[in-house]
Amino acid sequence: MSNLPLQCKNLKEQVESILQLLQQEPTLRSQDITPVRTSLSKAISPKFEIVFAGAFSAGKSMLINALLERELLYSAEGHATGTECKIEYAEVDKERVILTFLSEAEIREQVASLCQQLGFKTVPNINQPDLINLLRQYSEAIIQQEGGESKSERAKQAKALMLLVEGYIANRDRINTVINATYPMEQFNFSNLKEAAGYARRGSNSAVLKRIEYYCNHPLLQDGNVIIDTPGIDAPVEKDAQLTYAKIQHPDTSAVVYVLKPAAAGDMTKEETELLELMRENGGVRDRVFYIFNRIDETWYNTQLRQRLDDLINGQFTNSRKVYKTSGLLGFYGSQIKQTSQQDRFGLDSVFTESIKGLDGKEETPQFVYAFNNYCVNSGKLSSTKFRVSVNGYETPNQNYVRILGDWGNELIEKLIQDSGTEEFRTAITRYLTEEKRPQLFKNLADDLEDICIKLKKHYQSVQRDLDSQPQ
Ligand SMILES: Nc1nc2c(ncn2[C@@H]2O[C@H](COP(=O)(O)OP(=O)(O)OP(=O)(O)O)[C@@H](O)[C@H]2O)c(=O)[nH]1
Ligand SMILES: [Mg+2]
Repeated sequence: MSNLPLQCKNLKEQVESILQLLQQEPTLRSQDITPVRTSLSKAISPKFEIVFAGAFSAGKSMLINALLERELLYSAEGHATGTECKIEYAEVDKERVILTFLSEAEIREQVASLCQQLGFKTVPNINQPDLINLLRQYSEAIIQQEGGESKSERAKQAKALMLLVEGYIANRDRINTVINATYPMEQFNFSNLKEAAGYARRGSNSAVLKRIEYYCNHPLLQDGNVIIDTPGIDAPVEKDAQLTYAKIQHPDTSAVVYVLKPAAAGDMTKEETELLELMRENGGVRDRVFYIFNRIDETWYNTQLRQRLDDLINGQFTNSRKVYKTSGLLGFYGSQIKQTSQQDRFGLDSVFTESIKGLDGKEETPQFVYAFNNYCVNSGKLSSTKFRVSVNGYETPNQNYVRILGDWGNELIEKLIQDSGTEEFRTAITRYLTEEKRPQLFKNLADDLEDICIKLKKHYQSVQRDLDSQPQ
Protein backbone atom coordinates (compact mmCIF):
# COMPACT_ATOMS: atom_id res chain seq x y z
CA MET A 1 0.00 0.00 0.00
CA SER A 2 3.04 2.18 0.31
CA ASN A 3 2.69 2.79 -3.43
CA LEU A 4 -0.75 4.39 -3.21
CA PRO A 5 -0.91 7.92 -4.64
CA LEU A 6 -1.50 10.58 -1.99
CA GLN A 7 -5.09 11.32 -2.99
CA CYS A 8 -5.93 7.62 -2.57
CA LYS A 9 -4.78 7.41 1.05
CA ASN A 10 -8.33 7.09 2.35
CA LEU A 11 -9.59 5.22 -0.64
CA LYS A 12 -11.47 2.64 1.39
CA GLU A 13 -13.33 5.28 3.44
CA GLN A 14 -14.13 7.31 0.34
CA VAL A 15 -15.54 4.35 -1.55
CA GLU A 16 -17.47 3.21 1.52
CA SER A 17 -19.10 6.63 1.79
CA ILE A 18 -20.31 6.41 -1.81
CA LEU A 19 -21.69 2.94 -1.15
CA GLN A 20 -23.45 4.30 1.93
CA LEU A 21 -25.17 6.97 -0.15
CA LEU A 22 -26.42 4.18 -2.34
CA GLN A 23 -27.72 2.26 0.66
CA GLN A 24 -29.70 5.31 1.80
CA GLU A 25 -31.79 5.36 -1.37
CA PRO A 26 -34.42 2.61 -1.36
CA THR A 27 -34.67 2.64 -5.17
CA LEU A 28 -30.91 2.13 -5.59
CA ARG A 29 -30.32 -0.35 -2.80
CA SER A 30 -30.72 -3.38 -5.03
CA GLN A 31 -27.74 -2.33 -7.16
CA ASP A 32 -25.09 -5.06 -7.20
CA ILE A 33 -22.01 -3.70 -5.47
CA THR A 34 -19.92 -6.89 -5.57
CA PRO A 35 -17.75 -5.65 -8.49
CA VAL A 36 -16.94 -2.42 -6.63
CA ARG A 37 -16.09 -4.31 -3.46
CA THR A 38 -13.84 -6.68 -5.40
CA SER A 39 -12.03 -3.96 -7.30
CA LEU A 40 -11.64 -1.90 -4.12
CA SER A 41 -10.03 -4.78 -2.29
CA LYS A 42 -7.68 -5.39 -5.23
CA ALA A 43 -6.71 -1.71 -5.43
CA ILE A 44 -5.81 -1.43 -1.75
CA SER A 45 -4.43 -4.91 -1.17
CA PRO A 46 -0.71 -4.99 -0.40
CA LYS A 47 -0.47 -8.41 -2.12
CA PHE A 48 -1.03 -9.37 -5.74
CA GLU A 49 -1.26 -13.13 -6.25
CA ILE A 50 -0.32 -14.54 -9.63
CA VAL A 51 -1.37 -18.16 -9.90
CA PHE A 52 0.35 -20.53 -12.34
CA ALA A 53 -2.13 -23.23 -13.29
CA GLY A 54 -2.63 -25.86 -15.95
CA ALA A 55 -2.40 -29.51 -16.84
CA PHE A 56 0.11 -31.67 -15.05
CA SER A 57 3.55 -31.77 -16.63
CA ALA A 58 2.69 -28.70 -18.75
CA GLY A 59 5.84 -27.15 -17.31
CA LYS A 60 4.46 -24.71 -14.72
CA SER A 61 7.22 -25.20 -12.18
CA MET A 62 9.94 -25.07 -14.83
CA LEU A 63 8.46 -21.87 -16.29
CA ILE A 64 8.53 -20.20 -12.86
CA ASN A 65 12.17 -21.25 -12.54
CA ALA A 66 12.81 -19.78 -16.00
CA LEU A 67 11.03 -16.57 -15.06
CA LEU A 68 13.07 -16.13 -11.89
CA GLU A 69 16.19 -17.51 -13.61
CA ARG A 70 16.99 -19.90 -10.80
CA GLU A 71 16.25 -23.47 -9.85
CA LEU A 72 13.73 -22.95 -7.12
CA LEU A 73 10.81 -25.28 -7.62
CA TYR A 74 10.92 -29.01 -8.08
CA SER A 75 10.22 -29.91 -11.69
CA ALA A 76 10.18 -33.44 -13.11
CA GLU A 77 8.35 -35.88 -15.28
CA GLY A 78 5.20 -37.34 -13.74
CA HIS A 79 3.17 -35.71 -10.96
CA ALA A 80 5.77 -33.37 -9.48
CA THR A 81 4.02 -30.61 -7.54
CA GLY A 82 1.66 -31.82 -4.81
CA THR A 83 1.18 -28.72 -2.69
CA GLU A 84 0.53 -25.05 -3.13
CA CYS A 85 3.89 -23.23 -3.31
CA LYS A 86 3.99 -19.50 -2.63
CA ILE A 87 6.93 -17.35 -3.62
CA GLU A 88 7.21 -13.93 -2.00
CA TYR A 89 9.82 -11.21 -1.93
CA ALA A 90 12.71 -11.15 0.54
CA GLU A 91 15.87 -9.08 0.92
CA VAL A 92 19.04 -10.89 -0.20
CA ASP A 93 20.10 -11.97 3.27
CA LYS A 94 16.58 -12.91 4.36
CA GLU A 95 15.83 -15.67 1.85
CA ARG A 96 14.09 -18.63 3.49
CA VAL A 97 11.48 -21.35 3.17
CA ILE A 98 8.67 -22.09 5.59
CA LEU A 99 6.97 -25.45 5.62
CA THR A 100 3.49 -25.90 7.07
CA PHE A 101 2.31 -29.40 7.91
CA LEU A 102 -1.17 -30.84 8.08
CA SER A 103 -2.34 -31.57 11.62
CA GLU A 104 -2.72 -35.13 12.84
CA ALA A 105 -6.47 -34.59 12.89
CA GLU A 106 -6.46 -33.60 9.21
CA ILE A 107 -4.32 -36.60 8.34
CA ARG A 108 -6.65 -38.95 10.24
CA GLU A 109 -9.57 -37.47 8.37
CA GLN A 110 -7.88 -38.09 5.02
CA VAL A 111 -6.88 -41.62 6.02
CA ALA A 112 -10.46 -42.34 7.09
CA SER A 113 -11.88 -40.99 3.85
CA LEU A 114 -9.45 -42.99 1.70
CA CYS A 115 -10.06 -46.19 3.73
CA GLN A 116 -13.77 -45.72 3.24
CA GLN A 117 -13.39 -45.21 -0.50
CA LEU A 118 -11.26 -48.32 -0.69
CA GLY A 119 -13.92 -50.28 1.19
CA PHE A 120 -11.91 -51.12 4.30
CA LYS A 121 -14.14 -52.25 7.15
CA THR A 122 -12.25 -50.46 9.91
CA VAL A 123 -10.20 -47.33 9.91
CA PRO A 124 -6.85 -48.00 11.57
CA ASN A 125 -5.35 -45.83 14.25
CA ILE A 126 -2.39 -44.20 12.56
CA ASN A 127 -0.40 -44.33 15.78
CA GLN A 128 -0.36 -48.13 16.01
CA PRO A 129 2.69 -49.43 14.15
CA ASP A 130 1.20 -52.89 13.45
CA LEU A 131 -1.87 -51.49 11.81
CA ILE A 132 0.17 -49.08 9.81
CA ASN A 133 2.16 -51.93 8.34
CA LEU A 134 -1.00 -53.77 7.54
CA LEU A 135 -2.37 -50.69 5.81
CA ARG A 136 0.76 -50.44 3.72
CA GLN A 137 0.50 -54.07 2.68
CA TYR A 138 -3.16 -53.67 1.73
CA SER A 139 -2.40 -50.62 -0.37
CA GLU A 140 0.47 -52.35 -2.10
CA ALA A 141 -1.71 -55.36 -2.83
CA ILE A 142 -4.39 -53.13 -4.38
CA ILE A 143 -1.86 -51.36 -6.58
CA GLN A 144 -0.55 -54.73 -7.77
CA GLN A 145 -4.07 -55.97 -8.41
CA GLU A 146 -4.91 -52.93 -10.50
CA GLY A 147 -1.71 -53.30 -12.49
CA GLY A 148 0.07 -50.09 -11.46
CA GLU A 149 -0.30 -46.99 -9.30
CA SER A 150 -2.05 -44.85 -11.86
CA LYS A 151 -3.98 -47.56 -13.67
CA SER A 152 -7.33 -46.92 -11.97
CA GLU A 153 -9.07 -44.65 -9.47
CA ARG A 154 -8.73 -47.40 -6.90
CA ALA A 155 -5.00 -47.75 -7.46
CA LYS A 156 -4.55 -43.99 -7.18
CA GLN A 157 -6.43 -43.96 -3.89
CA ALA A 158 -4.30 -46.80 -2.57
CA LYS A 159 -1.16 -44.94 -3.63
CA ALA A 160 -2.38 -41.76 -1.96
CA LEU A 161 -3.08 -43.71 1.24
CA MET A 162 0.39 -45.21 1.18
CA LEU A 163 2.09 -41.84 0.69
CA LEU A 164 0.01 -40.29 3.44
CA VAL A 165 0.93 -43.02 5.91
CA GLU A 166 4.60 -42.94 4.94
CA GLY A 167 4.68 -39.15 5.16
CA TYR A 168 3.09 -39.30 8.58
CA ILE A 169 5.62 -41.81 9.87
CA ALA A 170 8.58 -39.93 8.43
CA ASN A 171 7.46 -36.58 9.84
CA ARG A 172 5.63 -37.69 12.97
CA ASP A 173 7.68 -35.60 15.39
CA ARG A 174 6.96 -32.46 13.35
CA ILE A 175 3.22 -32.98 13.11
CA ASN A 176 0.98 -31.50 15.77
CA THR A 177 -2.26 -33.11 16.95
CA VAL A 178 -4.58 -30.25 16.11
CA ILE A 179 -2.72 -27.24 14.78
CA ASN A 180 -0.80 -26.80 11.52
CA ALA A 181 2.81 -26.81 12.66
CA THR A 182 5.14 -24.43 10.85
CA TYR A 183 8.93 -24.75 10.52
CA PRO A 184 11.64 -22.60 9.00
CA MET A 185 14.04 -24.48 6.72
CA GLU A 186 16.95 -24.27 9.20
CA GLN A 187 15.21 -26.90 11.28
CA PHE A 188 15.61 -29.33 8.43
CA ASN A 189 19.25 -28.41 7.87
CA PHE A 190 18.52 -27.18 4.37
CA SER A 191 21.17 -24.73 3.31
CA ASN A 192 19.27 -23.25 0.37
CA LEU A 193 15.83 -22.93 -1.14
CA LYS A 194 16.46 -25.67 -3.70
CA GLU A 195 17.09 -28.32 -1.06
CA ALA A 196 13.83 -27.40 0.60
CA ALA A 197 12.04 -27.70 -2.75
CA GLY A 198 13.50 -31.17 -3.23
CA TYR A 199 12.23 -32.26 0.16
CA ALA A 200 8.74 -30.97 -0.58
CA ARG A 201 8.32 -32.52 -4.04
CA ARG A 202 5.32 -34.73 -4.70
CA GLY A 203 5.66 -37.87 -2.64
CA SER A 204 5.29 -38.85 0.99
CA ASN A 205 6.53 -35.53 2.40
CA SER A 206 4.26 -33.43 0.24
CA ALA A 207 1.33 -35.68 1.20
CA VAL A 208 1.53 -34.32 4.75
CA LEU A 209 2.44 -30.75 3.84
CA LYS A 210 -0.24 -28.11 3.70
CA ARG A 211 1.77 -25.25 2.28
CA ILE A 212 5.28 -24.20 1.27
CA GLU A 213 6.30 -20.57 1.34
CA TYR A 214 9.48 -19.39 -0.33
CA TYR A 215 10.90 -15.94 0.42
CA CYS A 216 13.14 -15.11 -2.47
CA ASN A 217 15.09 -12.11 -3.68
CA HIS A 218 13.88 -11.13 -7.13
CA PRO A 219 12.77 -7.72 -8.48
CA LEU A 220 9.66 -9.28 -10.03
CA LEU A 221 8.37 -10.08 -6.55
CA GLN A 222 8.64 -6.51 -5.27
CA ASP A 223 5.53 -4.42 -4.72
CA GLY A 224 3.66 -7.32 -3.12
CA ASN A 225 3.74 -9.67 -6.10
CA VAL A 226 3.31 -13.28 -5.02
CA ILE A 227 3.87 -16.16 -7.44
CA ILE A 228 1.91 -19.32 -6.72
CA ASP A 229 2.68 -22.72 -8.21
CA THR A 230 -0.08 -25.31 -8.13
CA PRO A 231 -0.46 -29.03 -8.85
CA GLY A 232 -1.78 -29.99 -12.30
CA ILE A 233 -5.56 -29.90 -12.75
CA ASP A 234 -5.53 -33.48 -14.01
CA ALA A 235 -3.06 -34.66 -11.38
CA PRO A 236 -3.43 -38.35 -10.57
CA VAL A 237 -4.09 -37.40 -6.94
CA GLU A 238 -7.60 -35.94 -6.83
CA LYS A 239 -7.00 -33.89 -3.67
CA ASP A 240 -4.05 -32.11 -5.32
CA ALA A 241 -6.06 -31.22 -8.41
CA GLN A 242 -8.93 -29.89 -6.26
CA LEU A 243 -6.51 -27.52 -4.59
CA THR A 244 -5.84 -25.86 -7.93
CA TYR A 245 -9.52 -25.51 -8.83
CA ALA A 246 -10.13 -23.90 -5.43
CA LYS A 247 -7.24 -21.50 -5.92
CA ILE A 248 -8.47 -20.40 -9.36
CA GLN A 249 -11.84 -19.47 -7.86
CA HIS A 250 -10.40 -17.81 -4.78
CA PRO A 251 -10.98 -14.04 -4.35
CA ASP A 252 -7.30 -13.48 -3.44
CA THR A 253 -6.22 -14.64 -6.90
CA SER A 254 -5.51 -11.51 -8.94
CA ALA A 255 -3.92 -12.84 -12.11
CA VAL A 256 -3.45 -16.21 -13.75
CA VAL A 257 -0.62 -17.54 -15.84
CA TYR A 258 -2.38 -20.32 -17.64
CA VAL A 259 0.24 -22.81 -18.80
CA LEU A 260 -1.30 -24.80 -21.63
CA LYS A 261 -0.14 -28.07 -23.07
CA PRO A 262 -1.58 -28.28 -26.63
CA ALA A 263 1.88 -27.62 -28.10
CA ALA A 264 2.72 -31.10 -26.85
CA ALA A 265 -0.70 -32.71 -26.91
CA GLY A 266 -2.30 -31.27 -30.05
CA ASP A 267 -5.47 -30.04 -28.43
CA MET A 268 -6.98 -28.66 -25.24
CA THR A 269 -8.29 -31.26 -22.83
CA LYS A 270 -11.70 -31.16 -21.17
CA GLU A 271 -10.04 -30.12 -17.91
CA GLU A 272 -8.15 -27.30 -19.60
CA THR A 273 -11.36 -25.91 -21.08
CA GLU A 274 -13.15 -26.16 -17.74
CA LEU A 275 -10.37 -24.30 -16.00
CA LEU A 276 -10.58 -21.58 -18.62
CA GLU A 277 -14.24 -21.05 -17.84
CA LEU A 278 -13.66 -21.03 -14.09
CA MET A 279 -10.98 -18.36 -14.26
CA ARG A 280 -13.17 -16.22 -16.49
CA GLU A 281 -15.89 -16.37 -13.83
CA ASN A 282 -13.59 -15.12 -11.08
CA GLY A 283 -14.31 -11.38 -10.68
CA GLY A 284 -10.93 -10.93 -8.99
CA VAL A 285 -9.07 -11.99 -12.14
CA ARG A 286 -10.88 -10.13 -14.95
CA ASP A 287 -8.67 -9.96 -18.05
CA ARG A 288 -5.49 -10.51 -16.07
CA VAL A 289 -4.72 -13.85 -17.70
CA PHE A 290 -1.51 -14.74 -19.49
CA TYR A 291 -1.97 -17.66 -21.88
CA ILE A 292 1.26 -19.59 -22.25
CA PHE A 293 1.56 -22.34 -24.80
CA ASN A 294 4.53 -24.10 -23.29
CA ARG A 295 6.64 -26.99 -24.63
CA ILE A 296 6.67 -25.11 -27.93
CA ASP A 297 9.91 -26.90 -28.87
CA GLU A 298 7.86 -30.02 -29.53
CA THR A 299 6.09 -28.27 -32.40
CA TRP A 300 9.42 -27.54 -34.09
CA TYR A 301 9.84 -31.22 -34.87
CA ASN A 302 6.26 -32.00 -35.79
CA THR A 303 4.46 -30.13 -38.57
CA GLN A 304 1.10 -31.52 -37.59
CA LEU A 305 1.41 -30.35 -33.98
CA ARG A 306 2.50 -26.93 -35.22
CA GLN A 307 -0.50 -26.64 -37.51
CA ARG A 308 -2.94 -27.71 -34.84
CA LEU A 309 -1.51 -25.23 -32.37
CA ASP A 310 -1.73 -22.38 -34.88
CA ASP A 311 -5.33 -23.29 -35.64
CA LEU A 312 -6.19 -23.35 -31.95
CA ILE A 313 -4.57 -19.99 -31.25
CA ASN A 314 -6.10 -18.34 -34.34
CA GLY A 315 -9.49 -19.82 -33.55
CA GLN A 316 -9.96 -19.55 -29.79
CA PHE A 317 -7.39 -17.02 -28.70
CA THR A 318 -7.53 -14.32 -31.39
CA ASN A 319 -9.08 -11.86 -28.95
CA SER A 320 -6.70 -12.57 -26.11
CA ARG A 321 -3.94 -10.03 -25.95
CA LYS A 322 -1.56 -11.92 -23.73
CA VAL A 323 -0.67 -15.07 -25.65
CA TYR A 324 2.88 -16.43 -25.52
CA LYS A 325 4.67 -19.48 -26.85
CA THR A 326 7.50 -20.73 -24.70
CA SER A 327 9.90 -23.52 -24.03
CA GLY A 328 10.50 -23.34 -20.30
CA LEU A 329 13.03 -26.12 -20.60
CA LEU A 330 15.30 -24.35 -23.12
CA GLY A 331 14.74 -20.92 -21.58
CA PHE A 332 15.53 -22.02 -18.06
CA TYR A 333 18.65 -24.06 -18.80
CA GLY A 334 19.75 -21.51 -21.38
CA SER A 335 19.82 -18.90 -18.63
CA GLN A 336 21.71 -21.31 -16.36
CA ILE A 337 24.46 -22.24 -18.83
CA LYS A 338 25.08 -18.62 -19.74
CA GLN A 339 27.30 -18.47 -16.69
CA THR A 340 29.26 -21.63 -17.56
CA SER A 341 32.31 -22.21 -19.78
CA GLN A 342 34.50 -24.84 -21.40
CA GLN A 343 36.03 -25.40 -17.98
CA ASP A 344 32.94 -26.99 -16.45
CA ARG A 345 31.97 -28.38 -19.86
CA PHE A 346 29.16 -25.82 -20.20
CA GLY A 347 27.38 -26.99 -17.10
CA LEU A 348 27.87 -30.76 -17.35
CA ASP A 349 30.17 -30.48 -14.34
CA SER A 350 28.15 -27.84 -12.49
CA VAL A 351 24.47 -27.34 -13.36
CA PHE A 352 24.03 -30.96 -14.45
CA THR A 353 26.32 -32.84 -12.04
CA GLU A 354 23.39 -34.71 -10.53
CA SER A 355 21.75 -35.63 -13.83
CA ILE A 356 24.89 -37.00 -15.53
CA LYS A 357 25.63 -39.35 -12.65
CA GLY A 358 24.95 -42.80 -14.09
CA LEU A 359 25.21 -46.27 -12.71
CA ASP A 360 28.56 -48.06 -13.18
CA GLY A 361 30.36 -44.74 -13.73
CA LYS A 362 28.93 -44.18 -17.23
CA GLU A 363 27.83 -40.63 -17.92
CA GLU A 364 24.13 -40.01 -18.55
CA THR A 365 22.75 -37.41 -20.96
CA PRO A 366 20.70 -34.66 -19.30
CA GLN A 367 17.24 -33.96 -20.77
CA PHE A 368 18.44 -30.47 -21.73
CA VAL A 369 21.42 -31.77 -23.72
CA TYR A 370 19.14 -33.92 -25.89
CA ALA A 371 16.85 -30.93 -26.35
CA PHE A 372 19.78 -28.64 -27.16
CA ASN A 373 21.33 -30.94 -29.78
CA ASN A 374 17.94 -31.46 -31.31
CA TYR A 375 17.38 -27.70 -31.42
CA CYS A 376 20.70 -27.19 -33.18
CA VAL A 377 20.14 -29.59 -36.05
CA ASN A 378 16.42 -30.42 -36.37
CA SER A 379 14.43 -27.36 -35.36
CA GLY A 380 15.21 -25.31 -38.45
CA LYS A 381 15.88 -22.37 -36.12
CA LEU A 382 19.53 -22.13 -37.15
CA SER A 383 19.11 -22.83 -40.87
CA SER A 384 19.39 -19.28 -42.15
CA THR A 385 21.82 -18.06 -39.52
CA LYS A 386 25.58 -17.94 -39.35
CA PHE A 387 25.65 -20.89 -36.95
CA ARG A 388 26.97 -23.90 -38.85
CA VAL A 389 26.36 -26.78 -36.53
CA SER A 390 26.42 -30.54 -36.87
CA VAL A 391 25.78 -33.40 -34.51
CA ASN A 392 28.18 -36.27 -35.11
CA GLY A 393 27.21 -39.90 -34.74
CA TYR A 394 30.64 -40.92 -33.51
CA GLU A 395 30.43 -38.58 -30.52
CA THR A 396 28.19 -38.98 -27.47
CA PRO A 397 25.39 -36.41 -27.05
CA ASN A 398 27.37 -34.79 -24.24
CA GLN A 399 30.50 -34.54 -26.43
CA ASN A 400 28.49 -32.99 -29.26
CA TYR A 401 27.02 -30.51 -26.83
CA VAL A 402 30.39 -29.42 -25.45
CA ARG A 403 31.93 -29.16 -28.94
CA ILE A 404 29.08 -27.08 -30.35
CA LEU A 405 29.12 -24.67 -27.44
CA GLY A 406 32.92 -24.56 -27.59
CA ASP A 407 32.57 -23.37 -31.22
CA TRP A 408 29.74 -20.90 -30.81
CA GLY A 409 29.55 -20.09 -27.09
CA ASN A 410 27.36 -17.35 -25.74
CA GLU A 411 26.04 -16.13 -29.07
CA LEU A 412 24.35 -19.45 -29.66
CA ILE A 413 23.01 -19.55 -26.11
CA GLU A 414 21.51 -16.10 -26.63
CA LYS A 415 19.83 -17.29 -29.82
CA LEU A 416 18.49 -20.36 -28.00
CA ILE A 417 17.05 -18.23 -25.20
CA GLN A 418 15.47 -15.91 -27.72
CA ASP A 419 13.83 -18.82 -29.55
CA SER A 420 12.60 -20.26 -26.24
CA GLY A 421 10.24 -17.30 -25.90
CA THR A 422 10.77 -17.14 -22.14
CA GLU A 423 12.50 -13.77 -22.33
CA GLU A 424 9.59 -12.26 -24.23
CA PHE A 425 7.22 -13.60 -21.59
CA ARG A 426 9.43 -12.31 -18.78
CA THR A 427 9.62 -8.85 -20.35
CA ALA A 428 5.84 -8.74 -20.80
CA ILE A 429 4.94 -9.89 -17.29
CA THR A 430 7.60 -7.63 -15.77
CA ARG A 431 6.21 -4.65 -17.65
CA TYR A 432 2.73 -5.60 -16.57
CA LEU A 433 3.62 -6.00 -12.91
CA THR A 434 5.81 -2.94 -12.62
CA GLU A 435 4.07 -0.43 -14.90
CA GLU A 436 0.56 -1.47 -15.81
CA LYS A 437 -0.77 -3.32 -12.78
CA ARG A 438 -1.36 -0.46 -10.31
CA PRO A 439 -2.91 2.00 -12.77
CA GLN A 440 -5.12 -0.77 -14.11
CA LEU A 441 -6.39 -1.75 -10.65
CA PHE A 442 -7.34 1.88 -10.00
CA LYS A 443 -8.96 2.18 -13.39
CA ASN A 444 -11.06 -0.93 -12.73
CA LEU A 445 -12.26 0.59 -9.49
CA ALA A 446 -12.98 3.92 -11.15
CA ASP A 447 -14.97 2.20 -13.92
CA ASP A 448 -17.00 0.20 -11.42
CA LEU A 449 -17.65 3.31 -9.34
CA GLU A 450 -18.61 5.38 -12.37
CA ASP A 451 -21.65 3.25 -12.94
CA ILE A 452 -22.83 3.79 -9.37
CA CYS A 453 -22.03 7.50 -9.37
CA ILE A 454 -24.02 8.05 -12.57
CA LYS A 455 -27.01 6.34 -11.00
CA LEU A 456 -26.68 8.44 -7.86
CA LYS A 457 -26.34 11.63 -9.89
CA LYS A 458 -29.42 10.86 -11.97
CA HIS A 459 -31.34 10.06 -8.83
CA TYR A 460 -30.37 13.33 -7.11
CA GLN A 461 -31.12 15.29 -10.26
CA SER A 462 -34.61 13.87 -10.46
CA VAL A 463 -35.15 14.60 -6.76
CA GLN A 464 -34.00 18.15 -7.37
CA ARG A 465 -36.31 18.54 -10.38
CA ASP A 466 -39.18 17.32 -8.25
CA LEU A 467 -38.38 19.81 -5.54
CA ASP A 468 -37.98 22.64 -8.06
CA SER A 469 -41.34 21.95 -9.59
CA GLN A 470 -43.07 22.29 -6.24
CA PRO A 471 -44.32 25.68 -4.98
CA GLN A 472 -41.58 27.50 -3.07
N1 LIG B 1 10.30 -30.42 -24.15
C1 LIG B 1 9.97 -29.66 -23.13
N2 LIG B 1 9.89 -30.19 -21.91
C2 LIG B 1 9.54 -29.40 -20.87
C3 LIG B 1 9.28 -28.02 -21.05
N3 LIG B 1 8.97 -27.47 -19.85
C4 LIG B 1 9.04 -28.48 -18.96
N4 LIG B 1 9.41 -29.63 -19.56
C5 LIG B 1 9.58 -30.95 -18.93
O1 LIG B 1 8.30 -31.44 -18.57
C6 LIG B 1 8.37 -32.12 -17.32
C7 LIG B 1 7.37 -31.49 -16.36
O2 LIG B 1 7.80 -30.20 -16.00
P1 LIG B 1 7.25 -29.50 -14.66
O3 LIG B 1 7.86 -28.13 -14.59
O4 LIG B 1 7.48 -30.38 -13.49
O5 LIG B 1 5.72 -29.42 -15.01
P2 LIG B 1 4.49 -29.01 -14.04
O6 LIG B 1 3.47 -28.40 -14.90
O7 LIG B 1 5.00 -28.21 -12.89
O8 LIG B 1 4.02 -30.46 -13.55
P3 LIG B 1 3.18 -30.85 -12.21
O9 LIG B 1 3.76 -30.11 -11.08
O10 LIG B 1 3.37 -32.32 -12.10
O11 LIG B 1 1.76 -30.48 -12.47
C8 LIG B 1 9.82 -32.03 -16.86
O12 LIG B 1 10.47 -33.22 -17.21
C9 LIG B 1 10.37 -30.86 -17.63
O13 LIG B 1 11.74 -30.97 -17.86
C10 LIG B 1 9.38 -27.47 -22.37
O14 LIG B 1 9.17 -26.30 -22.62
N5 LIG B 1 9.74 -28.35 -23.36
MG1 LIG C 1 4.90 -28.48 -10.90
